[in-house]
Amino acid sequence: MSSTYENTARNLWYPGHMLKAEIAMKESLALVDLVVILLDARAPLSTRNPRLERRLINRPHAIIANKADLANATQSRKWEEWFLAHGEAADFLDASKLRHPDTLVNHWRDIVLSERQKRGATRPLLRPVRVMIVGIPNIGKSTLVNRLKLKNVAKVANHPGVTRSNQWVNLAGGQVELLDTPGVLWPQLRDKEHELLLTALGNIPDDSTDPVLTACFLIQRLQQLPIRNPLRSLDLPEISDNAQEVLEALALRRNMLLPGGRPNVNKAAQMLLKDFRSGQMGYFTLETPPAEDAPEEDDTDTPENA
Ligand SMILES: Nc1nc2c(ncn2[C@@H]2O[C@H](COP(=O)(O)OP(=O)(O)O)[C@@H](O)[C@H]2O)c(=O)[nH]1
Ligand SMILES: [Mg+2]
Repeated sequence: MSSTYENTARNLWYPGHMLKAEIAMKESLALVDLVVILLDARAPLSTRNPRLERRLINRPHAIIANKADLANATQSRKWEEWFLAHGEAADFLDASKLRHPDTLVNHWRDIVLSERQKRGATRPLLRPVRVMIVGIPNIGKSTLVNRLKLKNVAKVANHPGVTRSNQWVNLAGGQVELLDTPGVLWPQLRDKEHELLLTALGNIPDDSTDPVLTACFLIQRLQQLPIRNPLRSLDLPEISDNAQEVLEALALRRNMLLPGGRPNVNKAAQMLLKDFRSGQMGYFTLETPPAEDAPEEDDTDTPENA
């Protein structure tokens, strides 16, 4: 069963049209051979929704850990190993500067063809491999689609089985077709900490949480990383262990003052979040690969799984 926490959060951030989007996505998913799941390289597991993946996707997939330019490169290598050890190859990349789109697209095609072979298909696939991109909000879906479209002309194709007309983009010399509209998944929230993490990363709208709370969480997270002075970019004379005090010092340093001269921590929090998201504070990975796997939660009692 999905947690009450997730359901509450989902209702708060994702209004009823999400359900409509899910129905539309199901229809699109039925058309594709491969689903490309986008995650955030700075928190690959926390930006994934395994429950929705199992329920909705349940077909060959490829993983992209996006925004790798904002992540710690050493940690990204550790995550790559972790994914491989769990039977998944994840591409760590920066979708906005995708250097070798054809390599990526051909890799997707290879996955589909080898899956077909594994399933015992004897006839060659006589049509292009069809692909769609999915992920939680702000993970970089549109950025990747646009990057892939850059040198490729979009075309409208009518594939049987759909009533809606879907726009497809021809890739890899016509060997692959990408669905122009990516699928939006919502995050599968575990608890408040998880919610704050995704807010700090920008996957959950800022206005659902006090920015001071999000910034304090982020400061604490950064201070827990095995890195010397992760807050050095703030250029403070002294870094307190207390996140609220860090924000106060930052506000004073940047002359963000309230009437009466008190530090404007709210403004400092917003600045800190902005700087973190743009990489101005440095490149950080906020989640480490789990040391060992806990047994999976049983969620087979959802009606959709029946
Ligand atoms: N630094 C960086 N920013 C990215 C990357 N991919 C996307 N973005 C930015 O992340 C934000 C959300 O991207 P968008 O494609 O709109 O996400 P979507 O909601 O999943 O479609 C935008 O500001 C993008 O410019 C990336 O690989 N690196
Ligand atoms: Mg988008």
